[in-house]
Amino acid sequence: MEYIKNRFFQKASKCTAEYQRLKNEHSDKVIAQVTIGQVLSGMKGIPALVTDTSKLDPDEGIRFRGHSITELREKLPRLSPDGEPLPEGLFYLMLIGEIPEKDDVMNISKDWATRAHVPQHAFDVIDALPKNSKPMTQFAAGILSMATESVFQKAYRTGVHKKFYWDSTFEDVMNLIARIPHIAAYIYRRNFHNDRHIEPNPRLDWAGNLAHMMGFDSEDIRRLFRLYMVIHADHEGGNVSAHAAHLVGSALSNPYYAYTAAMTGLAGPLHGYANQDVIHWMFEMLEFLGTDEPTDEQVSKYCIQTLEEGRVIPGYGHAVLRKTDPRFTAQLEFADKYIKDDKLVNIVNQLYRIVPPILSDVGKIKNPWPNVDAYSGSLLYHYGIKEYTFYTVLFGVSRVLGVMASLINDRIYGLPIERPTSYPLKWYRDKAEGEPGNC
Ligand code: AMX
Repeated sequence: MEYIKNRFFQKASKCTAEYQRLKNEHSDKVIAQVTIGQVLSGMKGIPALVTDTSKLDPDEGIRFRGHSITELREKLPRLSPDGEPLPEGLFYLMLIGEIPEKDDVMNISKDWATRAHVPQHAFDVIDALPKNSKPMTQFAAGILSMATESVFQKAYRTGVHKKFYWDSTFEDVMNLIARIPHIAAYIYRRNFHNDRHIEPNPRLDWAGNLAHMMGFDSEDIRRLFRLYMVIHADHEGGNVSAHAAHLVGSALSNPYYAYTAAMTGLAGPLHGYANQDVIHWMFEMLEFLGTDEPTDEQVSKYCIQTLEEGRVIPGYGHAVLRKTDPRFTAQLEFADKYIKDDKLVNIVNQLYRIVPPILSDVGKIKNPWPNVDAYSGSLLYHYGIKEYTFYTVLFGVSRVLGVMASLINDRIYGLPIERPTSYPLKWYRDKAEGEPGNC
């Protein structure tokens, strides 16, 4: 595996030099104006982060190192011709910037299998939490507890030169990625299968092994998990989970700390929790309507009712996207191909027809189209993973690939501690109106 690390080093070193050159020669260049509206709307659209792994276009959706999801599904290596690409290949692409050969992907898979041993105390920490703690609480606690293993932290303590921070970060990231599926599966089996745990199978790929440890060994579920892990892996740098990992990592906190921060952000209902909220909301609707095959009119009325109650329709809208999320479309295509006449999947498709015009009519909603979370739950549910309070954990397993690849980049570039400026509200008012404000 040293060759992948070396390959990364060769590629990234050129970018590190470019980063330094830009900083030295162009630090004074103005690249954007910031409006009060942007500040008061969650800093939307302000270019302030450096993230190479992926870029989000409002109309086209995500591109990983320039490749769309459709292209990835064609180009990334897979285990069988009709299967989905392996997430290991996407990690390679995000890290190194090139589509890998199948051998590279298989080598990463094997490498992660050798690093997959989770220290017992991580399971003990999870077991110390009450079973009614949210799966994401257990997941974050399990990840945080593994910080005892941090190679970066030990290297830092021994006074390693800052230009080598990336090296021990690389080791931490590979270990963390390798171990995270076991942590997730452990929580699943603990909460929903009476603690009957399943050991990893080192011959399986990363996503297949996660399914296996959760208790699912069919090729159908492995295929779904590979797709799931690819499409959720990264969404450029400004989303809450990616930004949280970058921010915390910028203080030179170890990767386990940084990823725990990402996961507590992902757990919020406006971010990754939406994938369970979608299913919860759909079941609430079906219960309210007293049917599992509602008419368009019934669904429409229920959506309007949700909005009138001051709630959001989960799975719809996005801070950046302005069209249907290609991650939604990839899942829709998957369902069209492999799933015939599933009631929940049918309702997801029905909502896709009904919700966008309703949200458009509200006026203020910038994107009435579905995001990734509108589909994912119904696919998992179809294949028997019905415990939807667990769904955000699966999102969290996938997201480690992108944001931790970025953390290695942060460290090789030597990005500094992040420290934007804040002002009291009054300062913005004075700026806008040119006179002293009252609050
Ligand atoms: N249902 C109802 N209202 C919505 C809405 C939806 N699906 N999407 C946006 N709005 C509302 C906002 O709450 C906001 O209302 P306000 O002015 O009263 O505060 C207004 O429309 C304008 O919001 P926006 O600029 O269009 O979106 P945003 O950037 O502020 O928020 C997001 C984006 C995703 C949080 C929002 O669309 C939302 O809450 N969607 C539902 C939850 C969801 O699906 N989240 C998952 C997103 C993807 C992910 O991270 N996994």
